[in-house]
Amino acid sequence: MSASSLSAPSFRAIASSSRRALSARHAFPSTVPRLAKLPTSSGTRDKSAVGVFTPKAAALFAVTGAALFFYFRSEKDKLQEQRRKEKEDQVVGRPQVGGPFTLTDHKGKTFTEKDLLGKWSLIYFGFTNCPDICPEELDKMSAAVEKLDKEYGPIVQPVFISVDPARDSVPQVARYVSEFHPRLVGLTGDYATLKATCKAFRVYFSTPPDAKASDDYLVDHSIFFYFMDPNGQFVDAFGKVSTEEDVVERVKKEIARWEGETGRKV
Ligand SMILES: [Cu+2]
Repeated sequence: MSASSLSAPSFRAIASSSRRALSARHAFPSTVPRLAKLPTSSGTRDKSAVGVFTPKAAALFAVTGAALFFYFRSEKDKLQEQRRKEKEDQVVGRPQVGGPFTLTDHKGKTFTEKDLLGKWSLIYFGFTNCPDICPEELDKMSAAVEKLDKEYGPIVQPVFISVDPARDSVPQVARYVSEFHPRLVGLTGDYATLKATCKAFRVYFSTPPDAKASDDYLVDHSIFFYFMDPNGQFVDAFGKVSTEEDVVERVKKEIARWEGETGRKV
């Protein structure tokens, strides 16, 4: 059954067109004498043409029509959702930063990129033995999160990811993160896992693969933290030159833009 035969107007159109077809056939020259064909047969045929549209058929039209209506409406919704997502990703020059990872948090639980979905996040890569830069950057990030917490509640998740698998054990990371922010999540893992995670986030680190926990060494590493949106997409990166105010301002601006565009709050 085609969609065009389902609406109420076509219902009538079919009836009248079949009537026209019948009368055309009547007008067509035939070897059968006219009188033999006419009065009764024409009457019964017309009746049978209209008779297809029983209450049962009408109900079927209504049900199919409703089904089509809901089908097209849901397709339209899907399309709109897709357009919205595309628009969200259309931040100029947004680089491909981040991706799937499976690490261990400072409480010993598995933590993946999915645990960050639905929240804004600030992700810093460093090591707990870092004498100066990491503490400074984490202080800055924590202070920014504290300010944002006051304004929005806990919608920005601060994260620390270790680049020193040999020395940054779970208890070591747990002690470290507690010095900065009560909600700071510290993540660690083995060398291969951390190296792969850092690669996904385009972070460089120099820790040798065969380093031992007892070794004394400094880790050369990229210094910035990433700002990710509630869909896990990269928004911006903050380096040493960014101040706490810069971070707060940038995050607030992005939250406003996102809420304005999506009509949703986190
Ligand atoms: Cu450092």
